[in-house]
Amino acid sequence: MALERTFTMLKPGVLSRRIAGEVISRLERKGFDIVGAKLMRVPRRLAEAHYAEHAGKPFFGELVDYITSGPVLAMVLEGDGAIAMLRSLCGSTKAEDAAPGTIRGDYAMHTGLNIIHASDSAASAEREIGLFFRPDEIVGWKDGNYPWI
Ligand code: D4T
Repeated sequence: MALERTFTMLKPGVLSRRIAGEVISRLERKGFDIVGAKLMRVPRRLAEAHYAEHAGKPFFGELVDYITSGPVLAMVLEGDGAIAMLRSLCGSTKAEDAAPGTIRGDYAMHTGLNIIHASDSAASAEREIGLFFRPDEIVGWKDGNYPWI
């Protein structure tokens, strides 16, 4: 499978619930390499750009309100087939469909507050990484010559 980079974001509430470590731990345990990480408050314009495909839908306002309501942890993850792999680890978008054992299945009761974002395609991953990270903020740590990494 091809090496890919994908974008993920631990949404508002994850830090205040003190579960960021647990969620990151699941990502690491699965095998993703964290190559970008940024704690930030998402500006409204960035939120609207990120969710542009949902503009006009009934839940768009709430979506933007939620994602701008508190700090998020934006990350770039790398791995073989990372885009689809992360989607399956996160579980279904709808809270009631997210299977136990997935991140959403284990930590989220409401679709609108589903705790983690994951890019849904290669095009989305590239677009979203570009929205949140400058190229020099991504650190590919398998580039070196050290045998233990
Ligand atoms: P995100 O973008 O948050 O990773 O979610 P998904 O990629 O899994 O799902 P999405 O783009 O279809 O939805 C974005 C976001 O909107 C919320 N949502 C979605 C909602 O509140 N009501 C809805 O009916 C849908 C479809 C949840 C995730």
